Amino acid sequence: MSAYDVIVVGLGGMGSATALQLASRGTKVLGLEKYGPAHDRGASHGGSRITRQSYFESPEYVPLLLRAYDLFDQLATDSGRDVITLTGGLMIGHPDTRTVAGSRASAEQWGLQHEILDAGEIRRRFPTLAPKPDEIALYEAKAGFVRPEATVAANLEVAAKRGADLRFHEPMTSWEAAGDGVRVTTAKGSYTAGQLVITPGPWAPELLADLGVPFSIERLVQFWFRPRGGVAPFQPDRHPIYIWEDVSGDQIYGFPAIDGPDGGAKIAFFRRGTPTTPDTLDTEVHPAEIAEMVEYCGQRLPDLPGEFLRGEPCMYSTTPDEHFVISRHPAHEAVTVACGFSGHGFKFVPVVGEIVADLATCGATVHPITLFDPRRLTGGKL
Ligand code: PYC
Repeated sequence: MSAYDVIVVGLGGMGSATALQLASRGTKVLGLEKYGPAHDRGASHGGSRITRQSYFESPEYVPLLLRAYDLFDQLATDSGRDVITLTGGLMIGHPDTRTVAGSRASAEQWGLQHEILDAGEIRRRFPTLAPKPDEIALYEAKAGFVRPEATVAANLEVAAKRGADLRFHEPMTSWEAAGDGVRVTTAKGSYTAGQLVITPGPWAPELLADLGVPFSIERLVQFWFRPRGGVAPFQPDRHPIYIWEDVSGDQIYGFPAIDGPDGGAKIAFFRRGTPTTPDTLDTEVHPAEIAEMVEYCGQRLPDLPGEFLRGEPCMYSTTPDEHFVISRHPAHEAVTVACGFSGHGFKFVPVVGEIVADLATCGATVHPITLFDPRRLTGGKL
């Protein structure tokens, strides 16, 4: 007889949401985490993540986003924490860029409310932004940001209240099939369960080597600047989140000043990572990196790079096609995996928790997840 119904390994965004979903359904769940609650060593920190619905990566994500919005609201109610804020959002670039054309395609396919703004209208409505004359934007009022640390803390608090057994500073050292389920070993003990969920974040290459997916773990830097002239024009009630693509395909993304006058406004490159591992991550932010962002950002938001306040590296676990991996493990019926979120996963946290809980308890989900099958990336090996 298994001691637990499900063991969840990794209590970052995805694992904490899975533990919450399972506990809410009355499932006997053990959560194991290598570090403390809502830590900054993985991929669930940095104060903010974009949320949006007109999804340029693929319209297939839209139904999941609609559900994630509802579940973020539910989490805010259940936890009393501020986890999601809608500020409006701009997807900016030449009309043919993936950021603009892809967002527009998703919005049109799903009938999502949006406006298309030309460069003059962008400047008039959002004077901090200086688009080129041939750039346009899709504006979506329902875009905004979610707070990663508050979300993880909320998931863990509500999960614990609903009966989840959550253990921190206790990494899994190994697991094996045992009877109809699994046995998980840590430095502190050995636990059995009917099902194992692995939500490894940037530890995916280490914990899921047998999955055969070629993950790239990348280091990217988040920058906070105090705008020249003060934060007033960057307040969240008047400044949208934005993703801005240039002609070479590079993207930056940024936020309003969400943490008051001293917090500054965050901005980062979307996909310009350098290879790393979680255990060798360079946590220093180098002068050349700051100078590169000051130069790039200054051409688009001239007042933002007033004073550099701080920088913080984060990690992406990127798959070759930048789509997620969410599935029962193709080689292990008792294991479910959720990983490879490729730098755009956090906005999906609560719905991923729902999907993974479905897979772990029923082997199937009503949510559309065909796009996330790992076998698309393993050359048919599993
Ligand atoms: O998740 O929307 C996103 C995002 C944009 C840039 C980095 N992440």
